[in-house]
Amino acid sequence: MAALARSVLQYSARHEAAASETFAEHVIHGLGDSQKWLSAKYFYDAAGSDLFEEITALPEYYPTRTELGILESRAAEMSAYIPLAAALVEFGTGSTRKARIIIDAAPQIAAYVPVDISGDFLNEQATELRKQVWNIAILPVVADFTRDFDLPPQIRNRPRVGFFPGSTIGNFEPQDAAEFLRQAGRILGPGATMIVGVDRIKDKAVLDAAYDDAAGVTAKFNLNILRRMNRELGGNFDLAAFRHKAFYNEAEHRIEMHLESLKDQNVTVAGHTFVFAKGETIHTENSYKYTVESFRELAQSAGWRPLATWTDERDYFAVHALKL
Ligand code: AVI
Repeated sequence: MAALARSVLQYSARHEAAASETFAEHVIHGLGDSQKWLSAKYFYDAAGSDLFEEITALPEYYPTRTELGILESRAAEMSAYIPLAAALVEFGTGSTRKARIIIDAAPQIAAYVPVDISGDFLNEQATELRKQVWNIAILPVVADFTRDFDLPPQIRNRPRVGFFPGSTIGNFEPQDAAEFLRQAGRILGPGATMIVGVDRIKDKAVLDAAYDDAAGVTAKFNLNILRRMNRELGGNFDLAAFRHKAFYNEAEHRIEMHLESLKDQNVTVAGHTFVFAKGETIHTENSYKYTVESFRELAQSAGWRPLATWTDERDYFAVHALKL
């Protein structure tokens, strides 16, 4: 299932892409900068979403299976932080698989509110879930989860628990991550709880391999953005003239993904011609990594109090519970 195909992530890569910018405007803006860049949200067309699904199953890409392991083994403890008759609000629901683990472990949950920008996909997921879980209200909200949105009136009087798994928060610049948490707090309201999955700082070799796998799936995922520009914006990128480059930047605590030009070349896209020198890159994604402490500090700066943290035995990933 191409979970994210229909779940367009609205996070920023290096800079916030202006909300109103079209893809064409964004490309002209990003490729016109001295360090060429593109927002990672444009990875997720149908092909990119399928490739991301493939990434999550790669032996080197530990985050998805590690987080699932933490949720499965510690959901009963997490349940202790979920109030009676609560509404679980999931920000950016690519798949309901992780929420389902929490719902199954916390029978006190009375409502589930998956929030996603893609209405068709969300409704498909909600219909499927209703067949399996019939004792809670499933109330999908079609909205860009990074912007302000209204919660359904049916949960007005319920305690709220936000859920943001997948370490998607790592794809925000840290100041945008803090702003997202602040806004989630405003949406959920006073007294809310939040459960967030966050990838941890670890050995550089493990991180490098996770974003540059031996089978070349992440390379295909990165290069797919060139194919998308060719198809949607009349571009003439030669995919063989660029290579995937991913590395852990230890000073910035982030994986950087780039597309490196293998030769001097001119490329036309969206009616504009861009000059690439050999070795020049387009910066396509950042994926920030946190220590337990550095994420708690970020959450605190956004008004949240750390309640508990669950990790795996290798200390690769952390699931944090926060309280407003
Ligand atoms: C969606 N996000 C959490 C992934 C990550 O690990 O930052 C995106 C990704 N990029 C390359 N591999 C996976």
